[in-house]
Amino acid sequence: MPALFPRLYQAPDKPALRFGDRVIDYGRLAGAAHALALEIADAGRVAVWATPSPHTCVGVLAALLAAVPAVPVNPRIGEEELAHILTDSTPTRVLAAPGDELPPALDALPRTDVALEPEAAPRPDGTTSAPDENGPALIVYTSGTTGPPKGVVVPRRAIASTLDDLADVWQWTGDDVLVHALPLFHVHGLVLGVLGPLRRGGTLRHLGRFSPEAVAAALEEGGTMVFGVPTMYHRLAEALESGGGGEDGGRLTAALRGARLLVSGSAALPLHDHERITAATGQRVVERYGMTETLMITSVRADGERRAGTVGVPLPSVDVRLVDDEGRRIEGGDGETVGEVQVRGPNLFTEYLHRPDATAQAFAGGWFRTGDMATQDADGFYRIVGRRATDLIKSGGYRIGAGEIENCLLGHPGVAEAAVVGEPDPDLGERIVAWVVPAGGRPPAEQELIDHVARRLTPHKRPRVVRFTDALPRNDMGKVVKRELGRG
Ligand code: MCA
Ligand code: AMP
Repeated sequence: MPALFPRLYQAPDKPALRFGDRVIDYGRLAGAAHALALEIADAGRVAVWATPSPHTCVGVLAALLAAVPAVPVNPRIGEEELAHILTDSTPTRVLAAPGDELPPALDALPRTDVALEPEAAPRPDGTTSAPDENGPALIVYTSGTTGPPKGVVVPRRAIASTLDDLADVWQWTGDDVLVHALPLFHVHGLVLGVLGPLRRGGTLRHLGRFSPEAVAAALEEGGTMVFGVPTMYHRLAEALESGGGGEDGGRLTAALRGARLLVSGSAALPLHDHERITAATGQRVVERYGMTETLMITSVRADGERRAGTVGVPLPSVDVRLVDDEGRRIEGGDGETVGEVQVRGPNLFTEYLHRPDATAQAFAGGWFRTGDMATQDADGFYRIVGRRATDLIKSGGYRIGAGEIENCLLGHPGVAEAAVVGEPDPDLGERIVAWVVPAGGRPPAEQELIDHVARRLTPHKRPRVVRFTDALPRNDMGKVVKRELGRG
């Protein structure tokens, strides 16, 4: 019996996945994933073309059943970022839905189409050896402050541990129907949003694309929980307000009021949006805090005080400490002293792929250094107040390194110098702003630079604003002083 999915064979007729009108029950899911697992058993690593579709779920599940590490790939990925991920992770096969068109670099790999209706697949007889729970399950690419994204190696035990901790703090069971519209190539949408329901024996209802209307409809039809990034809750708050007492606003209000649990994560949910949702629906959104490298770290408990503006308390299996600039543990929980969040536990990643230097730097005596700055109050609640590095931007819940965008912009012939910063944005949390010194002559058009980044990296990394300047502010060492940008 696969340890990660003990409920896979328990209730064959129960819906496991729903995308639009397409419902896949557990019997079909287990059959499809098991048949695919047998097909890919000899692969070294597999890339999964991670569209928001049941094929992505079956592909990743099959890889986990076969104990073959899966590399989820953003289907909007640009050519440079894709080339980097493929060179770094060297998948030997790509899994994609039949008919999906792949970019040339992926098309060059042997391909297996993910079938949702396979020939009857034999149920595993339990004689195959159990996979190493410390072995790699997923390799998830995520940005650092400089350079191209790093491959975070997530072991099987981290997935099991984080999902069981969340089941405890959210009373998450097989009766839950989870509703979300998150992308399936990051931890939030894939680990929590797909593997979560499958480990519990519950149901995922994926919306394909986020809209308040789609959330309302899915909740009306039996959804019990919603997962989203703050941008999505901001848009729900806006819709609740603009709908007023009207038919659609009333529908969304009633649907959200009826949900068992609304969960926000991946970035800070502004207090104002918390309050607007509570005022309209009576619901208090539960916030949790995590990272690709650590999976989930803290959460507000569903059965505890739903304190807005905090990310709650450490999950049962996770050790959390705050550390000052000298590396000393901050004791006491006075709610004021700010320190770096450091984490220890079974939820941690094992390494950055091919980056022993970066892996070593990320740890201090066995504790993972998150780079997030927080306070802890007397009741143990953590509050995230910022990040150590200003060069990591969170936009729409995506983590984006300023350095990779600057490097990409410098590859454009019209750009002599570039500095990228995150500016506060009511919808995205932070919006990417690029300051550019043109390379003489006429400056390139703003849209041309935006498209340059979108095409090479990925659309969510594109600057939302480009500002041209004659010179970047620099200190005596010649380093750009980003906090002086925009001050005239
Ligand atoms: C726009 N588009 C373009 C361009 N401009 N395409 C090519 N070139 C361009 N120049 C396309 C986009 O691809 C997209 O296509 C559409 O236009 C709109 O894009 P965009 O404006 O970026 O969308 P948005 O409205 O800003 O999206 C908001 C969002 C999104 C839906 C909230 O940011 C999102 O899904 N965020 C989730 C991030 C997430 O899951 N993070 C978790 C990381 P089309 O319209 O066809 O779609 S894991 C994590 O953080 C940890 C573990 C944790 O704690 O969870
Ligand atoms: P990622 O690597 O995309 O997994 O992003 C992880 C980062 O997202 C963390 O280091 C935090 O900075 C941020 N983050 C995640 N959840 C929250 C939250 N609830 N509040 C504030 N920041 C968060």
